[in-house]
Amino acid sequence: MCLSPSENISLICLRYYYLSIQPVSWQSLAAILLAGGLVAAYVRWEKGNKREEIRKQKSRTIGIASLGGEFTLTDHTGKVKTNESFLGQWIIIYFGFTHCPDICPDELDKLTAAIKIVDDLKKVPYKLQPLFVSVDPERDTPKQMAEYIKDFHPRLIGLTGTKEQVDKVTKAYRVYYSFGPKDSDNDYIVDHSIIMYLIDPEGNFKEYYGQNRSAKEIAASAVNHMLKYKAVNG
Ligand SMILES: [Cu+2]
Repeated sequence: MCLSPSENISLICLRYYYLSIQPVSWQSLAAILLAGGLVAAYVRWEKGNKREEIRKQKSRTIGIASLGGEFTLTDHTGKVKTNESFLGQWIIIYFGFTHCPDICPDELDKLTAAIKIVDDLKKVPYKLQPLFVSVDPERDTPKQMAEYIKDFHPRLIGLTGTKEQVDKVTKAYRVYYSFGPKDSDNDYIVDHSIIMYLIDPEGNFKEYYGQNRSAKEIAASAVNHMLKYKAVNG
């Protein structure tokens, strides 16, 4: 009987031993290599995933940190307001213009509805302060803003300014706007981003809402951020 090579030195047995185990050995080697390759591929894939996740996280953080910032504008009563004027309040900022045919009225109606939902919730310890910033300061004087905002939420504050002031705040919020050609009545359309921004009481950007978000969704998201903030800050 042939045992393992170390236990049996007979040449016949040695030959028998290697002949009998070699094919298996090649198969196992192939299996080991294949398994090794698979493990290496998986590790590479995992590493790649982690790197991608870190990259996404970084860009998210940078994106959030740099959104919003300092501004100086004039409200619809003619008073100067800066970003600091709203510290201590949860604000929602929307950019548009009073001559906007339908999108701005629709968005401001939606904003009004969202604020009413938040106001009606007893568990929410804050009020949302809506701000409407004009991207058409030439026509949107404080007086024009005062007239326009009457149709929406009673707390809505209209903000306008010089071209430079508006450019500064739109740049800070990465809001795009572009003037269309003037028609025979000197009327024109301003193409603009349709986004609302939620800012916490410390002036930090928290969330943005595109045109596809409903009043209910905006309210739910804002409440979620408010309750989280309350839990952390008391
Ligand atoms: Cu508009």
